[in-house]
Amino acid sequence: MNVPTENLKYINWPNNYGDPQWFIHDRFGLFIHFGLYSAGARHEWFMTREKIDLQAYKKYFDYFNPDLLHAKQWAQYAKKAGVKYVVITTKHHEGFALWDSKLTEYKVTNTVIKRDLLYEIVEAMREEGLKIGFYHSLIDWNHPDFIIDGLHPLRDDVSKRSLANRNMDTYIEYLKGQIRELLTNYGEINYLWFDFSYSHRDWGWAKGKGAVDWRSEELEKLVLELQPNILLNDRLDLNRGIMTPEQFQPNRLNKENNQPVIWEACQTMNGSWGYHRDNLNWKSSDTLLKMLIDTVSKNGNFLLNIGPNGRGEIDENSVVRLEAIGEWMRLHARSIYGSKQSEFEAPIDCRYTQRGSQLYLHIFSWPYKHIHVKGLAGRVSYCQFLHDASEVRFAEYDPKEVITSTETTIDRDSVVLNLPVQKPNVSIPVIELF
Ligand code: H79
Repeated sequence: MNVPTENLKYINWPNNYGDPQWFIHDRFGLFIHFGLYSAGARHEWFMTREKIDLQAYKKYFDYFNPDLLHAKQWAQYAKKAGVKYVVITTKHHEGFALWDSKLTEYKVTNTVIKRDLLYEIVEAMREEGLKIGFYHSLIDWNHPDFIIDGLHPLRDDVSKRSLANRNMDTYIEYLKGQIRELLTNYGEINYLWFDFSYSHRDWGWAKGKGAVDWRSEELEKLVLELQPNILLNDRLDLNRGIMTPEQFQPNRLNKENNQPVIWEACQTMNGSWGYHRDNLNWKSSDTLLKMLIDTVSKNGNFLLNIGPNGRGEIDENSVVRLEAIGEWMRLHARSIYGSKQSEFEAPIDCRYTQRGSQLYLHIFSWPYKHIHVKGLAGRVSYCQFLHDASEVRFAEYDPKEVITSTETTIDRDSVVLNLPVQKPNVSIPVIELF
């Protein structure tokens, strides 16, 4: 097709970060939240929501036994779903290490399962050719030196809030030590996903934490020393790195002056990141697919989350969705991988992605017989459905032509696609325009 295909410059990408081309190309990743909270099975924040102290939370450590966790199976599900990278929680806010850290006893190798599960997961994902991202929480509700703030489980215990009892520097040394372990002992790590800064919050007796508290500049330097090709997200509060809106689909994510940014929509299947047994908020596979497409149509990546259960299995609700998305991806890969935003404005209820000079029209709601595609007259040479390569015939209306009375409601610069009355048997049909 005759469309512009210039390369983009991203304003949130510093020169000393790794080359983001693989990330921008791959577009679709799998987030995995797995920790002690998976056994609590009521959202990964329940420790702080319910103000549970360490002693009471210890039962989740004592009884943690994911005996059905087969990393190879996780990797196969991921691969079949069509993701190209995986971001796995190494440590969430609860502070539990999913690897054999030498810096704490609060780790997976001290539980009943005894194995370094992170190692198994990383190996299995790599075997499937997937890139590796580590999620790591800056927040730590287990560490005795982490200064209590308004998001901490002990926030109401006034006697414990005293700053004198806690030394944040000691915590940061620990945090750095764990990052050093993770970025030294597990081979090449492609993406580090820190979580998170909240310096704008003020609880009167304590400010939220940001770049100064995390000593973010030092952390960033350490990460780049250990893994020069790594990508970083934006949650160190340094105003750079991959932007990571969570559970929110932005209208567009271009910064000032309409300049493009690298960004990633992080979404759950049901509103919870950790396994949530009694959850009734499951999004349909179609909705999740639309969110993926919508994201790519805005130059973003889509990071879709699963929360395996306390035995280490991916529950049926998640499996059904991964499989449905995978089947669509099998047929529509080339409208996602290597695709980006198009300059053209898509027809109503549709999204465009563009790959080189091919345009992909994703049809979210099936119209009757025709779609009017504005601005494309004279540019299109061939059209087909992507899933079965069947031709889609079209009519063009040249602005110079004399328009007859029956055609007066047609925009003169449009291409009009002739569609079957019945929607083809795929969840989101895509038309490829050459
Ligand atoms: O790991 C996942 C989440 O646990 C973590 N980031 C993703 C990837 C995260 N969740 N929320 N946040 C970060 C931002 C904090 C939101 C809060 Fe709240 C609103 C904290 C207190 C009010 C949500 C509602 C969590 C607790 C209550």
